[in-house]
Amino acid sequence: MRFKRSEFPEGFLFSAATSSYQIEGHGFGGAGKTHWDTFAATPGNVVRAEHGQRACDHYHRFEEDLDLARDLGLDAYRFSTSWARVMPEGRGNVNPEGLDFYDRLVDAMLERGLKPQATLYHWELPVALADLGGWRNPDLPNWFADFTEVIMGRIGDRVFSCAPINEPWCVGWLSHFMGHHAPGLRDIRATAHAMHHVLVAHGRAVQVMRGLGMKNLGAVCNFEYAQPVDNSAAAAEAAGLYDAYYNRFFLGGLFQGSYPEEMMVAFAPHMPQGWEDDFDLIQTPIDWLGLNYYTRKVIAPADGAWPAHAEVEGPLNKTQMGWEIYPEGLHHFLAWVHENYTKGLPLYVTENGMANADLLGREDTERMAYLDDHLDAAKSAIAQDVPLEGYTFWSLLDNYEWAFGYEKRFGLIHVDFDTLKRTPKASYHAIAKALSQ
Ligand code: IFM
Repeated sequence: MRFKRSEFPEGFLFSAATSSYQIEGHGFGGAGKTHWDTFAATPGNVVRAEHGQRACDHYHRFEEDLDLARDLGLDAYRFSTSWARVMPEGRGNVNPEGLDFYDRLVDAMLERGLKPQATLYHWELPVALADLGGWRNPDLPNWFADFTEVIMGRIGDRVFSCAPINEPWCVGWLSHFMGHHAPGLRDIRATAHAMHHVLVAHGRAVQVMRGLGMKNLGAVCNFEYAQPVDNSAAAAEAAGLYDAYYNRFFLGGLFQGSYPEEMMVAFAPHMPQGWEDDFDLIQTPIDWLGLNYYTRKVIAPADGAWPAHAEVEGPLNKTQMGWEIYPEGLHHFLAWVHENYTKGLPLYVTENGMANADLLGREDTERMAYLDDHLDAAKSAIAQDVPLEGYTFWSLLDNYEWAFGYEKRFGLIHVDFDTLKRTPKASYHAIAKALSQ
């Protein structure tokens, strides 16, 4: 790798992230069924109908995985807690085994000198709540607040930081407008409700955690650079709309108490009743913002219903996901978010990385170049006084890449999904060296 830890400010946190459904194995420890189990069991949704019942079996192997995280030289580890593991029906009954698991997990991080960076929800909604309309239901934020109280009542005294919801865009738009993630809806009204409720749930959870005396609370959003396909006004407008629902909707709610006007053109008739009154709650102060960044999209105008645009293939090199590699986008978002929204609040890159084909035993040069280029972008933002305080590799382990099943490998550590053997990749060894310098 080109980067060295010593090039970053004193105290800068290097971390790696995973998420519960993607690695733990929801067939273990009394976890309830999630809407990802039913989504995956429906033909056409997930490659080979793969699911997270076993995943990486992190539930039984977390000590080994955290040893590897420690040996990589990380300062922190970003993990998520599964609502369905802690409260198998989403409400009411608490699964003591689930709470014990997260208790042991957090202690195991602390024993290894890793700061626990928690996320409350990384998409494994209990099916009992999906049956009640999931994120479309206005009571969902209250149920989420109850879950927050239960899990953080147990581990909140030891986590370093917590963000309620990973990537609100995926929970809202990707899952309810595009239908690519559970629950697989394609409905504008469902989307407007889900996108608003996810922010209300964020606010409720932050308030609950403040009530528990927790500090260092944030939000984690994902960003994609919207590149107009050409210089036309129509292409600029199409890319602007993509930017609005992807990048500006959630930031607008969290930091400005409003949603982008061009979104409201289509969303206004579909918003939940009384939505304008929720912004005080949504804007409950937070201590930092996390940015997840991977790629850009090239956007062209298209015929059809709003938003009347299409993604077209771009010219840049691509990852195993088919995503263009565009590190300039990371620099753009760090500077733009700081200047326009967070204005001095600490920022973290909470996910960044690339999927690369199964290279066991071979060089992993594309991943190293991707990471070096994005770390350069982070460094140049810091040099321009963006208050960036940490960077997180996605992901520690190869894992369940949602609708793509187990084929797309984002890990610094290879997982053989037959034997579950872990093997550090060349990029893991190169990063360990860079972090020691
Ligand atoms: O694997 C996902 C993760 O769950 C959320 N952020 C993006 C990653 C790569 O697609």
